[in-house]
Amino acid sequence: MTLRSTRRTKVFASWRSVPSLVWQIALGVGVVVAVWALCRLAEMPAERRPGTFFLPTVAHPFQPKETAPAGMVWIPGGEFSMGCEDPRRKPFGGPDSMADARPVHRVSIDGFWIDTTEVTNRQYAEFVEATGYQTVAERTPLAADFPGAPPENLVAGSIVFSPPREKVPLDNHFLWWAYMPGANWRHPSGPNSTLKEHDTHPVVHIAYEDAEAFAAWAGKRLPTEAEWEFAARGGRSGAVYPWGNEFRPDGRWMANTWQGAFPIQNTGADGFTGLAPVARFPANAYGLFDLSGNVWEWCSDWYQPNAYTAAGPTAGGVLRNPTGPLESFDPQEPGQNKRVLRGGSFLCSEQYCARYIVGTRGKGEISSGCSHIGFRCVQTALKDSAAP
Ligand SMILES: [Ca+2]
Ligand SMILES: [Ca+2]
Repeated sequence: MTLRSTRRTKVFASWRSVPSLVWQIALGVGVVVAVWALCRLAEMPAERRPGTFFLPTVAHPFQPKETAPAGMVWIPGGEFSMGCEDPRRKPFGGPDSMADARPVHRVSIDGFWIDTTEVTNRQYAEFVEATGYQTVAERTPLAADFPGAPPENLVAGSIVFSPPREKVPLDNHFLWWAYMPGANWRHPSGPNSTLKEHDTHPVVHIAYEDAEAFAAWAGKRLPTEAEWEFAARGGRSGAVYPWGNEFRPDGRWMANTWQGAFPIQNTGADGFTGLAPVARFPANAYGLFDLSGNVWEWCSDWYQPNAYTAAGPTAGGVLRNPTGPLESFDPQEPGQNKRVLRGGSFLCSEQYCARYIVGTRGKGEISSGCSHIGFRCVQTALKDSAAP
């Protein structure tokens, strides 16, 4: 027997001589300490919690030399932590783990201009008047694109929120959405609805190409998902919402979301049962309105649930100006091409879709507008003011 194994035998023998009561006390103390530590951890703000990877946002100090485009503000760019923790234990955190928004990872982006609000009906009307553009929802679907569809079903229209009368299970969204012939951005609730007195409402029933067309006409583009999130966070690393960590600080409503039993009862406690005119709720620290709620906003990245996992790690652990995967893939609907949507809408609530939480991700089939999908644009800065 070697010297080492002899010592191990002696140590083992001494352990066995310790009374079992001592072991039980030690185990009990260990459990108490572990539970206390977990409780303290849960109480900590996200940005101070060890192991969650939310590091401080480091904004570029550069300021653009050009004049601010109308209705836009400068987002300095810089390095930030992108993604979100599992929100299910938080107030208003909802039932979804938001697994597609992890891991939280470090991203660096250049500075850019961004619209302070969602694009409005008035702004979209100016574009259509200038160009004669016809949105996807206004075009008669082609038989070639829908093989086998009866001709009577090939009617221009869009998808409108149509709440049922009775309570329904929340695992089938077809129960509260309906394809409505004649619905489009000019007739957002159906053919008999108009835009009267809705000039400053966000435009809806906008397919991805409709948003891209507007952006190109305006000399702008759609934001990447990273740009959108950097802007939405307003420099608040790891915060749950664009304005901080409380859903209703001092009792104030900070976004147009859903109150009541979804989808049958909308109390409108925040002041709006449907869309709100833009900028009716407080801006975030960068001066941007309605990042959470009101309408979903198109981003230019293709959607994949594992995009964040697939993107890293990189040299130095920081992704620079990420633009997302090269193609779409959603295992829930593999045949559909989807881009990322951000921010949630006036239909979001903690009962069904808590994607007003700033780091969460949504997705939309690119040829479908909806009565809760809109967008805002960004604009790349002149070269000398964008980045080091
Ligand atoms: Ca509301
Ligand atoms: Ca929004």
